[in-house]
Amino acid sequence: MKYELYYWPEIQGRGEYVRLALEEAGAAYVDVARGPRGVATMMKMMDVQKGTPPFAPPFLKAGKLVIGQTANILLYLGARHGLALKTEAGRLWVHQLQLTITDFVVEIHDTHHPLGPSLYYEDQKAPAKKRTDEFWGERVPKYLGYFEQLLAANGGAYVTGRRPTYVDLSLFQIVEGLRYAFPKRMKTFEKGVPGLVGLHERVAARPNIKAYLASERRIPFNEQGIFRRYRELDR
Ligand SMILES: N[C@@H](CCC(=O)N[C@@H](CS)C(=O)NCC(=O)O)C(=O)O
Repeated sequence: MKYELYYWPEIQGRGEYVRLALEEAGAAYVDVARGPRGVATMMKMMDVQKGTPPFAPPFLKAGKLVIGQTANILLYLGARHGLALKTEAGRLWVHQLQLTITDFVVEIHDTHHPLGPSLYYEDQKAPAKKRTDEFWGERVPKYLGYFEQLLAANGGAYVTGRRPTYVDLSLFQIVEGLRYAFPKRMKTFEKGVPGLVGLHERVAARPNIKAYLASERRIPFNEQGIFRRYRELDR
């Protein structure tokens, strides 16, 4: 079976957490919206008239299943491709961690869009500055400190032990994205989270991930995605 991933074609965004899992698994997939008339096809899939239409991208078509919500897609892929823990308690734990990352992703987005997605960044620059200061002062230490402590507590190479799960792939993306968007702040901050820095290196060196990152399938970061580099927010 070839999976069909549906996500906005110009950005990594939330689709990237799914792409990383598909790539690590070596799964066959097509990134539909990046192909001809792909966005129109994606919009049609969200038609609420029938089936289980998703509210927003990303979503994944797997045979007859259409699965929306990033964490839900990863719950599905993790079980099928050995990217999660096997017991019920383990599956829920990994899913719980991913939902925490989901919350963090919203907060990352809100650094440049604190007043919501309808206004341009340029129309909310002052609140964005205030929000970003709070984000780096309180929220990054709290979220990343949590994952750092989990890594230290189990002494493993990855958050849940010796083998990577989709949560580790997502944390790789978080570190990579924060380095892109906030190079100065991150340079200072990451001195305090050596475990996460190590995890990032280990994920980046995994053969399938390494090949993916060097390929054209990996869309470069840009200022339309979740992680945006605005110099004035990175002081
Ligand atoms: N909680 C959802 C959020 C999905 C989401 O916000 N998708 C964005 C792109 S990253 C979108 O296209 N949203 C359209 C909208 O909210 O109107 C997830 O994690 O997948």
